[in-house]
Amino acid sequence: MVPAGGPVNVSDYERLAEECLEPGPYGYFAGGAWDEVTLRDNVRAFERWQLRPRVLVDLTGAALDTTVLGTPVSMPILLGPAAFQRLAHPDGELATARAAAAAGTVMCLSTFATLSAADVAAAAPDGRRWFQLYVFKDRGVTRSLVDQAADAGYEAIVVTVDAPFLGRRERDIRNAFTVPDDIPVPSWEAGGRGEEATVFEMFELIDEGLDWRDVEELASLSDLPLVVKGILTDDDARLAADNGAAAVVVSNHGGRQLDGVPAALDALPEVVEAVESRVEVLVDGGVRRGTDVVKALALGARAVLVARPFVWGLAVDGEAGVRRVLELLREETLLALVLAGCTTPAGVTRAHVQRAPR
Ligand code: LAC
Repeated sequence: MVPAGGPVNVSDYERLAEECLEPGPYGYFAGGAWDEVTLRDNVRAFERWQLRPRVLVDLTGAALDTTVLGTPVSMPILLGPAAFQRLAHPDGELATARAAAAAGTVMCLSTFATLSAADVAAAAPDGRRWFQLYVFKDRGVTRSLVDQAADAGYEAIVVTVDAPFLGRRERDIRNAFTVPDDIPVPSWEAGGRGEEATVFEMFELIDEGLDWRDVEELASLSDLPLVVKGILTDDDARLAADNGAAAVVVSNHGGRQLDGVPAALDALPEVVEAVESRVEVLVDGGVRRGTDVVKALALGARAVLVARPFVWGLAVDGEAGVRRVLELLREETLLALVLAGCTTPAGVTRAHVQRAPR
């Protein structure tokens, strides 16, 4: 139960979202793969690090604004890709786009969005947007998705590389979860399929043959910077940098793909070390609090992406709910930053965290 007075943090929003969503969509958004070990560990990993605050630092004028791939953002928190947002709220991605623009940060639109890239762009023309790409077996579809995103003003292509096949999602299997006919998925239709489908069926359109040569080719497909999302090891981080990526997202897909892999936060330091500042490093998975954001910055992330937190806001209250979740995360992050003795995201260093004693 959420206390009277309404939600005051992301977990309150999750509880409310569970009450207002049907079990199928809730299970889809909330769930992870197999035993959901990594799903839980993403959150818990933040408790394995402690902040090391510095005191008597002049905090006058402290602020969260920064840049990501040259894009100015009002805080080091971006909206990660989340599919099928009209299953959370009828306004879906339009509401998210408007809330992200109001918050002054980047929204990353999923290939499996329930509205077209152009329609989402038109909903918030001043917003900053990236496009998450799944590479279809039909490369004509892939190319047209990239072209549509570029034409609609999206500023980066975020290729997801940890999902050549869909992870084993037992909540979806139990719920017989499908995306219904009345909520079309434009990319799925472009791939030649239009009827009600399981996510598993949608992934049959995705190319499991993708390799690093394709990444290099994708980088040259448009003038947009390429972000490689789904990196968990130093070797792959170096390959991403070698093959044209401008940034990587350290991510295990929110625990939704291979279970039993390291928490995103735990994989972050090795990736940061491996890329030696050649590319920007972002991280997603398990961020629920402003203190989490500061820990990620301290371990070398330029910014974090959140997805479930804003989906809960969307489910509860549409655009206003997404706005509120982003404001809560902003307020919490600024407070954590100053209490750690920092005045800017760049001022948070490796010396501001340590491993928690076991
Ligand atoms: C998922 C895909 C669509 O995690 O990214 O469900």
